[in-house]
Amino acid sequence: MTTAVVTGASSGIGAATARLLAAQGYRVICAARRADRIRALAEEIDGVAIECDITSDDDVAGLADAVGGSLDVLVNNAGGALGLEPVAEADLDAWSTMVQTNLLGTTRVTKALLPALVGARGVIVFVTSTAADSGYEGGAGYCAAKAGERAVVESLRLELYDQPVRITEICPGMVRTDEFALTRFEGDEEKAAAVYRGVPDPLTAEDVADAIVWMATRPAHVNIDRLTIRPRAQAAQHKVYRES
Ligand code: 8X3
Repeated sequence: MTTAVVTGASSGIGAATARLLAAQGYRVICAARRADRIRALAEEIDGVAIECDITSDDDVAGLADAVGGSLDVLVNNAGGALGLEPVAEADLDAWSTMVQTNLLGTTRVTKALLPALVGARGVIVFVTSTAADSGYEGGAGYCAAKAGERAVVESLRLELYDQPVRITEICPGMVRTDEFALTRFEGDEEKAAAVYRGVPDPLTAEDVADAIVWMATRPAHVNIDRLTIRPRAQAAQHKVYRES
């Protein structure tokens, strides 16, 4: 049976990807910090729940133990944004958390699971962001963390050019999920809602999951290096159509 690991599987893009992979016949190992959520998801999709904080060496070692010697798909989805303050007012603790999760946590998971992925001729899908493309006002900490994650993707693909493993990256733009913007604004529902106000159809978690699963299920010789996905209303990072 083919096996997939999805990090950050407790909500949003991660949960939607876990569901879709399961529907395609994968045994899905759902990894996240919130045990109650991933247990419920694993029960729903007949998968496995592994409580895992990707910033913890011990937790990630436990995830690698649960995976064993063979892994077909790793979806590096855990991460996120904190704050939208200008550099002049940077909250460096928040920046540190973003680097610890998006960059270092994702690298920790990748390192730990790489032997199993190579063994199975597997594929890694890194969920970065259009924030990795360039800076935007208030986004420096998040953009830096995601650009750093992209650097890992690029180096890894070169380092493993002669190995049977595919290294891919998906860069979502505006996606309305239950938690991304709420987390960014520390639970402030007004600020979170303003991100999507008037935008006819932001992407959903399912839209992105659909693309991730497509990338992961290409034939073994096909590598989707990088895929940018935005809603039609977002022609570029700052060029967003909003109905008034
Ligand atoms: C989400 C895209 O524009 O909020 O990763 O940085 S953005």
